[in-house]
Amino acid sequence: MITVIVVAFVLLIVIVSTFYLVSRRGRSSLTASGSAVLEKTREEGAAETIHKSQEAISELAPPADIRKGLSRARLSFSRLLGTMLGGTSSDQVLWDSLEETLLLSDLGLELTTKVIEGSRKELEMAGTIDGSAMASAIRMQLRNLFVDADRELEYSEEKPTVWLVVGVNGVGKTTSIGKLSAMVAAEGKRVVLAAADTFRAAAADQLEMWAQRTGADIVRSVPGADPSSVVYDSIQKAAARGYDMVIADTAGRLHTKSNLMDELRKLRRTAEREPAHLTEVLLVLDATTGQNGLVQAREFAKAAGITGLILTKLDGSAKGGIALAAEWELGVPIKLVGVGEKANDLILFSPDEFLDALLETADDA
Ligand SMILES: Nc1nc2c(ncn2[C@@H]2O[C@H](COP(=O)(O)OP(=O)(O)OP(=O)(O)O)[C@@H](O)[C@H]2O)c(=O)[nH]1
Ligand SMILES: [Mg+2]
Repeated sequence: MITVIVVAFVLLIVIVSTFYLVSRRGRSSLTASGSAVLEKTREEGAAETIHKSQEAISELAPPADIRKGLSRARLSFSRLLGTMLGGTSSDQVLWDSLEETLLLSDLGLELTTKVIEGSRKELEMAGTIDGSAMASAIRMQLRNLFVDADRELEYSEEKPTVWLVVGVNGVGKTTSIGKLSAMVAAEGKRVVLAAADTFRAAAADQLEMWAQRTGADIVRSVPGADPSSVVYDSIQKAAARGYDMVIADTAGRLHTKSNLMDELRKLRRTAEREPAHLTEVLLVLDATTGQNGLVQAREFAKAAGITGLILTKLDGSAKGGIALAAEWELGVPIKLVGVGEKANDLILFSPDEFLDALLETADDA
């Protein structure tokens, strides 16, 4: 009899401690083998993590300034404007150095010609050619290259909002999603990150790290799994738990290029189906790849039907003109700019702030 009681007691301790350990894991990730009990305990853990991480997020430094991202790109413009306003060079020298500066900033030949011709015409009409008139004519021409569109990130009225993040491999998709997750969590929104980049195992681990840092939940699967099914599971999970939104990471490559575009179209269809409300398809572009990146971007834009751009690594690039070239080329607004690797290094984009920072002379700084 005593033996039976001892065995029952030991069994009870084992069951209680196993249950406790499982519930401590906190993070949820969907696999085919998940049991109902495990899901329940993970849900509680996830809620706890979301709460804790939001406290950490509220302690984040304020978002970086666009000037941080443009420190390299500003140098050449600042030198040019300094010469212009100094009024010591001839007009032809100034137009030549403007052409060189715009080309080096990766604006591209077509737009560089457009800006110079437009500025010249404007100055002829005004009948002035002093340095400050020239500087403001150039600014106006550059401003006109930005598309006239709403740059706010869009949420649906009904939950869950879905944002798809697409782009070539290595451009900064996962990092941008981490930063976005921090941004929306700071607004009190509850997020599930969908690890739909199933091309390589490390992709989901990288996203999981961001989920932990920003208090988001995550849905992941095994390498090689169908990306659309991960997005589908994420939407179901968000709907079941009342999360505000799903942000989906996607692969920048598959084994063949045409499959990737088909996959993007399929992902989009999944993200549009009830109960999901797809409001953003954000194409990530790496500012350091300049004009070359735009060629591939065009294909992505066509397949996924993009609503906005995220221009990353502006901090590592001296080529600010790529922002204007990208908008002009793709016809959609830049909504966000990445200026570093930290969670708060993502800035909501404003063309005027961008041009203010880019065209600031050394005296203004
Ligand atoms: N300096 C700087 N580095 C960045 C920025 N955004 C991303 N990175 C870095 O760029 C590298 C690639 O970023 P990922 O987020 O992994 O890019 P990805 O598009 O998800 O790449 P794949 O998953 O391979 O397709 C990482 O080392 C990031 O830290 C940025 O705005 N500035
Ligand atoms: Mg990635």
